[in-house]
Amino acid sequence: MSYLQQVDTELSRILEMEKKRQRQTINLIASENYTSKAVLEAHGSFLTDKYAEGYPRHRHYGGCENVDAIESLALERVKKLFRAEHANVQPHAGAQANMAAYFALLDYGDTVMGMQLAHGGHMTHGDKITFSGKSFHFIPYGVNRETGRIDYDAVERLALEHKPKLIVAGASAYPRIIDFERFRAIADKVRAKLMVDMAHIAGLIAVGLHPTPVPYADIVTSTTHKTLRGPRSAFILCKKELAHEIDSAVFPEMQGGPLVHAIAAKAVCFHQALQPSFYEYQKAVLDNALVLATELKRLGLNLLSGGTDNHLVLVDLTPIGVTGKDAQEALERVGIVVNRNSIPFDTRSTWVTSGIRLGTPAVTTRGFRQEEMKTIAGLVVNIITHLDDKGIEAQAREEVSHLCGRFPVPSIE
Ligand code: DSN
Repeated sequence: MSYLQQVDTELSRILEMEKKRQRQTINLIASENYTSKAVLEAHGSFLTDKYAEGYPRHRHYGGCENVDAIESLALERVKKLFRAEHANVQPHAGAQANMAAYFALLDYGDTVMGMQLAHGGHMTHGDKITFSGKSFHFIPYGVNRETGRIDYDAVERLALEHKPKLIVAGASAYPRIIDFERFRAIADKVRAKLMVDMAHIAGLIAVGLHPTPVPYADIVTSTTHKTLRGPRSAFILCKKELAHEIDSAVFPEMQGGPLVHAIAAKAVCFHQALQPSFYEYQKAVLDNALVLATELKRLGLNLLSGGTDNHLVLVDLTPIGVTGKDAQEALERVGIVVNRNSIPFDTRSTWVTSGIRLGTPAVTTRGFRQEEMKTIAGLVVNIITHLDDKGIEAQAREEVSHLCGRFPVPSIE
């Protein structure tokens, strides 16, 4: 019996159920992954007990010598990984990293450009339901209706018209390479700063399988738990000139005490990402996404932009007359976990949506390769084109169970 079981049987029972769910389902959520046991060990450690407001060698508390060493190590590693001039590893999550970047560069009410949510952007890139849209005057840009790709000419026209102080690039549901150099050129034309939120593609960037934004952007924000496969957390990179603005925007402006256990887990994540095997993993993520996209298309589905260059595919369900919500729920009934997702120019609400987003980081960590991706594509298409067919669902559930049995989740005993 585990210690947690002895202390809190109720919570322990729920954890066991979640463990079972993770083991017995295929996770195609593009923003999720299975982190390593080493990351889990650091994250679940006694470091959670330590207060360390401030930065290495400038803390507001005593007893910080080891915490200083941990944070310094994380900083050194993340700067090496992304060839960055300055880093801050204290933001608790992606939304906080973005908030700190805005605080560092903007005054309330300033004009900013960001990719709109339905076109693949993130809520914190200006959506009215978040602090970003409430605090700043966001001008949304998006993708071209025909190509499904970012319309850089339209971005430039909007920038010339609105003269934003900041342009935000980066996305949560965009399957193509982002041209950061072009974004820089547009920003320069209107003397705007450029911020890139690379959360989704950080792992690919770390190994050079997606062009890096670091030389072009004034500030780069990222989470650590997506393709980067670390703990649920975030960090910021910036040019040396902005170091003070970023550090003071994170603490004390936005956050209090850093989560030292999360910083330690990030240090482990960066160490693992610096190893040659991380390239092999990211290459497999891309290969798997390409096979998934090719197979889904071959089986008749419509993919936004016609395919993928990265770790995710976005399926437009409009031609088959299915909503994102119904597709997500049907897939979940057979053990395939995805998220419904708005598509560009969606006519349905963000609760229902006309699309689903599928990603390969988690299944690749689990060991799935091209054959398994083909099987998964077949299952996905069969389920969403036969909603509520109990026979097909039963058969799919069996195949999912068989696949999950062959590929255990590496970090779960
Ligand atoms: N919510 C995340 C995603 O699923 O893409 C982004 O923060």
